[in-house]
Parts: sequence; structure tokens; C-alpha cells
Amino acid sequence: MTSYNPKDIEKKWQDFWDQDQTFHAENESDKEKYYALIEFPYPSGKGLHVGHPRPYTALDIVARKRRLEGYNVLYPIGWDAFGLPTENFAIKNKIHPKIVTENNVAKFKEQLKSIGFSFDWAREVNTTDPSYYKWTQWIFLQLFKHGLAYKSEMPINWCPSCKVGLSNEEVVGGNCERCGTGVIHKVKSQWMLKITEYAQRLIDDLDDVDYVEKIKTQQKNWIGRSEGAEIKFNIKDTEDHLDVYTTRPDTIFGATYMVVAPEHPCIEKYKDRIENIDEVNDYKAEVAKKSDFERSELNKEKTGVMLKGLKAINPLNNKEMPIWISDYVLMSYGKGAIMAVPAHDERDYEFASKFNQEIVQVIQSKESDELPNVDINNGTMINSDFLDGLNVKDAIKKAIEVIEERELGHKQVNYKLRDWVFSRQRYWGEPIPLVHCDHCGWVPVDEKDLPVLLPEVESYEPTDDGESPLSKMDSWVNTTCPKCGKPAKRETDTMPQWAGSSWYFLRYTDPHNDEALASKEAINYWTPVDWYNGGMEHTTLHLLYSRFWHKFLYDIGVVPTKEPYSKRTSHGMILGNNNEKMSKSRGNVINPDDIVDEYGADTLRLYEMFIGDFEKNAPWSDDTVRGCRKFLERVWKLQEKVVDSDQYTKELESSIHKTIKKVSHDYENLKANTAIAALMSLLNEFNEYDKLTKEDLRTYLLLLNPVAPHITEEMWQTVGLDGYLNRQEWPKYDESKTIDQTVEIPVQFNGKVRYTIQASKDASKEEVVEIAKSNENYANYVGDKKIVKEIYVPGKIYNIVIK
Ligand code: ANZ
Ligand code: ZN
Repeated sequence: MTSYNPKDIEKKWQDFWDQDQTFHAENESDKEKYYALIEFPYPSGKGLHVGHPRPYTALDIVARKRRLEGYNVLYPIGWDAFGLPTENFAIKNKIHPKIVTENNVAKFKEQLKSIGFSFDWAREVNTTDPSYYKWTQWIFLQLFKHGLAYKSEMPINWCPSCKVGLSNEEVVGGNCERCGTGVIHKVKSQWMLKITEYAQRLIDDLDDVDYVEKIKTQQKNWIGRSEGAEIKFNIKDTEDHLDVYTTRPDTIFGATYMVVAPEHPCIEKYKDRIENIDEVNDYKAEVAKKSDFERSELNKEKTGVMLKGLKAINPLNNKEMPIWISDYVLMSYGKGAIMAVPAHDERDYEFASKFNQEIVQVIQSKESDELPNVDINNGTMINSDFLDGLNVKDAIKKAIEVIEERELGHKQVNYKLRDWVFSRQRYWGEPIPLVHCDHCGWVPVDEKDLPVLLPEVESYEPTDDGESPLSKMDSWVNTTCPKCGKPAKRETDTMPQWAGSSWYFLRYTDPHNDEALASKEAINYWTPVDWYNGGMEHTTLHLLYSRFWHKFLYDIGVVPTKEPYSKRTSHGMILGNNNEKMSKSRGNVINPDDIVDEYGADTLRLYEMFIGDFEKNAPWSDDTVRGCRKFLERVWKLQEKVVDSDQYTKELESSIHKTIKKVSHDYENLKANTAIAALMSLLNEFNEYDKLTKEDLRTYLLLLNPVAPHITEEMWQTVGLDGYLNRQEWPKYDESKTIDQTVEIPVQFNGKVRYTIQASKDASKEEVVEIAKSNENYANYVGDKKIVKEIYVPGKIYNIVIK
């Protein structure tokens, strides 16, 4: 026997799978479909990271297992290739981003192929391909035509280093998600998508999908639904009123002053009345430099300026209240103004303490009299007229009732979610397919003229005034109006990277279609995605955006389901051996190519699955890599002692059945690590015997195959098993053979013992039921009668009542 040499084996099988089209998914099949999806990579210049193969292998396991279980499996791959790093590289090295992308894709592809994933390469998509972005533009046009895309002058998050506008989701801790520079505000005219119109549905429909709980929670928190009231406060000596949003209308008798956002329009409107308008304007200028994130930080020093000369009136007790501006009130939330209740709100309390504003307690609790008291579950209303004596929850209801009765305001639901800033002033993105005509306004490009191609430009550099480089291409910008034929100008902003990834899983179902984003039949057959795995960092970005687009496509009849993904799981990161994030500067980067080269792809795959719990971060360990390689060498050696027999070795039978059960279960639950541990211990048991039957090995190879596909296919051939491993069936286990300590359990029908079964002493009710039902007598006794009741007394008796 030759020694284990992955270099020969792995290339051989990768080529075979390619030529054989082993993993090609057909759009028509008698088999049941299964759609497994991983987040398609951004082909950066750095090449594949060792973090990539972790989720890819996990779902490769599912995909390979499903094929052996007889499903028609779609496991596709493609490239999310628009975006800043490529563009920045292109600018720096003066190479067209298209060329940069091509090179990066080629490199990624080679790397992915060397790891042996069972992707259907025939369905490869690339978001920067005109035949792909034609449909991204098409979807945008539908959004536009349905009033869900609009242009708005608004203060946006602006990264001064990337010179680009960012969505809220792209700002992390007040910094640009890409480069880490502090984000500032800039007023710009931007295309916006009305994701807020879908806020409630994006929450509600989470009930219908199988997502890991923390993903659901993060999405809900991001959407940030709250219930409360909008209340009008008259501005003294005017006909005007200030509107506020509050979740605590119960505390209105404790409101002692008002705060409006520094950007609030009432300042401009009453600038002649505001005695200290210069001071106010200075403050406004200071605030403009800060991000919303900085402004909403809880424990930062409160600042503000009183609007001298303006007063508000509390509509319920007619008390006069000063009006302040402070940066802790954001223009972008609620009404951009609040009633401040210092006794029961943390920030208001800090502010009032610093600026000597009145504090009126309106909730009394038994436990403590300390202020601010923000507890809403205990306490009784005081100093609050008709609310006195109520608890907080009832007081909220009552306050809203009275406010509505007296027409001072109304109940209101609010969401933290903002509309999606959809414009980027960059080159390397999908052109927004709209034309501006002085007569007709914004006019969509004719659908038959899609795609609007990215023109060749001389420089990809964003302009200093924040316009897209496309704006300098006069010949491209100047066009005619699709509606009236007069001269008009193209939109020069491009789409954000999240556009192409919001629908790519649909394109995979029919990637070469040039008449539609995919055919109805293909979409109806393959969607929804059965299992989607991706990073937690995408929960409030890609996952939310793509759910939104999908719901829209559902509304206009393009897709048959409300939700794109039935199931969503998430993986942890692979860290450096020092437990820190891998990065060049920390010198802890591992290149997957080196691992494949030195140990083989099967070792890399096995290691990345064995490294720890899938959802958790895990540090890299060279020792464990070597351990994984040793394990495969020991598997390889099993060939030496194989004898011809289609039966399991008697002494191993129970262990094999148990291992089938455990591995099958663990693969389904992203617990490949414990599945591998079980396979390792079965190997140890194998090695207690001199001989191993072909059948023992056959099952073993099938079980190990999803993790280590090359070595198992090869051994299948070398020991002379029939055909190819990838065309076999997933092994089955016999529950009764997985049991160690068996007891005899009588099975009663309506009180009469009819037969007995063997089950483990501590088998669960489900297991006993399963064994009882698989007994040949079961059907005789049940016949077509109805089972009314089943009682299992553990280890003693199983009684079935039938009627
Ligand atoms: C009075 C009050 C009393 C409040 C009290 C809270 C506690 P969530 O739950 O996050 O929706 N608020 C409203 N608009 C704001 C804005 N534009 N900028 C900053 N803060 C704003 O928060 C709702 C609460 O946040 C509102 O309820 C309001 O303060 C504040 F004991 O009103 B509350
Ligand atoms: Zn026109």
C-alpha cells in the first residue's frame, strides 16, 4: 500500500468532479430539491482567508449529505465584486477595476477549487457582470416605479477618507466600516430606499423562519420598534406647536422643559424671537461636526443652549416650560423634539442637574426614592392629576386616552430603522438607471435599454466635491429624456455594494437567463433557500436588505415566498494563534494555501470543522492541524486490513450503528466537531481488531466523506467498493442496534399485552415509540383505528389506547 499522499489524490478527484459535473444541479428533477447557500465572497486582492472555508465546509457537509440522501442539491458560488477595496486598489495602481476583479476572481477560484467544495460551478455569478447588474438595475427601477426609491436632501454619514456616503448600517461605533475613519455629517442629495415601509413586516415574518435566536433578536433591535404617543406642545404667543414623540406619556406631568434637536426647523422659523441666536448658531456649528453615535452616547457630558424668548406650554397642566437645544436629541428620530422628564429619564436627569432645571417626581416606588427612577414595573403615579394612583402601564394607556380625547396628540408606533441611503459617489458600482430631465423630472431608463453600462473613465478617483467620477464624463452624462426626448442628464451616483447581494440567490436558480432575473419555473422550484449560513456582521446589513428586496419582489409577484431564507445560521471567526483577530499587522495570518500545500485540503477541512463549536470564535492551532492530518493517515491505513464481506464485524455492529446515528444528527446541527470526535473513537475501536470487513469500511467512508471528500472517494476505489462514493446512499442505522443495556418492554393495546420490544433501559419515549412502531405486529393491532392515548412508563410498559 502506498502512503497517504493528498497531493495526488485531491487534484485527481477535483478534476474528476469537474469533468463528471458531479455537483451540477438540474432545474428539473423528480428528486426533492435542497438549496444550501453560503454568503458569496468579495474577491479581495488578499485572496482567500482561512475564515472562508469554515462556513463553506459546514454547508458543503450538508450539501454532500443531502445528495447521498437522494436530494437534488443546489450549492452555488459567485462573486460579490463591486466595492471599495477593488476601486481603491485600481486608483492606486492605475489598473481598471474590471481587470483587478478578474485577477482576484481567478485567484479565489483556484483557491476554492483546491479545497474541493461541491459547488455547482456552472452557475457562477458575478455582480459586476453587465448581464448580472442589468437585473440589479431592473429591480431598482421597479422600486422606483413603486415609489420606494426617492431622492432627498439629507444629512448623511460621510466618510472623509473614502469620500463616500454611508448607510447607518455601515457606520460601526461612529466610524466608517471600511477604513475606520470617524464619520461626519454632510448634507447631500441622495437616493433613498424606503425600507421603513417594510419595518413591521420585517419583524413579524421572523416568526415564520428558522433563524438562530440571536439573529432574530439583533434584527428586531435594529428595527427598534417602540410604542408611545405624539403630543403637541403649544409654543407660547404663537399659533404653532412643537410635536414630540414619547414612549412615556404617563410622565407628562413630570415634564419640566423641552429639548429640540439643533437642526430643528423651529429655530430658523423663530430666529427673530430668539434673543441669543448667535450663541444658538455657534452651538449648531459645533454639533454639525459630530456623528449621531457620539451624540447619543449615554455618559457623555451634556451640553446645550436655552432658546431665550421662546416658551412651550404643557397641554395638560398649562405650565410654561423653557425650550433648549441639545445634541442628545436627534433630528432623525421621532419628531426631533422631546419633553424632558428629568425625574424618570437618565439623560434628562443629567441635563437638568447640570443646567439647573426643575425636577418633578411623578412616580413613587416603595423600594427607593432615588432619582432618576426609570423602573416601569414598580411604582405608583403621583403629582399627576387624573393619573394619580395608577401603575405605569395603566397610566400610559390612560394618558393616551385623554390626549386623544382632547385632541392633543395620538398614539404612535416608531421604528429606529431609517430609510436606506442607496447612493454612492464612486465609480465601481452599478449605475443608477435614471435620467434627470428639466421638464419631466426623474425618468427611468427604458427597461429595454438596460443595462446602463459603466463607461470607461480616465480616473476612478472620487471628486473632492463629493461627486461620483462619472459626473466628469460629459459624453456619458448628457443624454436624452426617455419620456420627452429633450436633452437630459444621467444620474451619476452608483449603487452600494449591498445591491448586488440583495438578490443573488435568485440569480443562481437560472444564472444565464437574459429575459428575466430568473425564470418563474426556476425560482418557484428552488426558492426559498433551505439553509443559509453567514456572518453575524451581516445581520443588520445584507440579511435585512435582502429580506426587504425579497418582500418587495414578493409584492410585485416575482417570487413566490415572503421570506428568502427558511433557515439562517452563523459561524464564529477563526482567530490567530494568539487569540486575536488575524491581521497582517499582528503577524498572525495563516494562508489556507499553505495548509492545503503542506497537509492537504481534507486536513484543512477536517481541521476547520474540528476546531471548536461552529458558532464560536476559535484560535488557530498548528498542533491540532497536525493531529487532523495524523487522523487521516490512520484512516488511510485501514485499507491494509480489509477483508471481503458485506456484513459488519459482529463486535463492531453496535458501535457502527451508534456512530451513524450520532454523525447523521451532528452534521444536521452544525456539530461536525463532535461528529468527527465520534469517527475518531470508532477508528480507535476498529484498530482493536486485526480485520475489518468491507462493509465496516464502506459505512465509515460514507460518514467521513462530507468532511474529507477526497480521501474517502479514493479509498472507496482502492479497496474495490462498487462505483463511486458520491453516487451511494447515506447509511442507515437500526435503532435497536444502538442500544446497550436493553430491557424487555411489553406493548399493550387497550390494556392487553400484544408483544414485547427491546429498548435501552433509559430510552426516551420517542425512541420506544419508534421501536414499537417498527415491530411487524404494530400495524395488525392499530389497523385503521385511531390512537387516543399513549402512555410510556419508563423501562416498564408502553400502553396504547386505540378507538
Ligand atoms: C419622555 C420620557 C420620559 C421619555 C421618561 C423616556 C423616559 P425609544 O424607546 O428608544 O423609542 N426621544 C424621543 N425622540 C428623541 C430624539 N429625536 N432624540 C433623542 N431622544 C428622543 O425612546 C423613546 C424616548 O426617547 C422618548 O420617550 C423620548 O424621551 C426620547 F421617563 O419622552 B421619552
Ligand atoms: Zn423629459
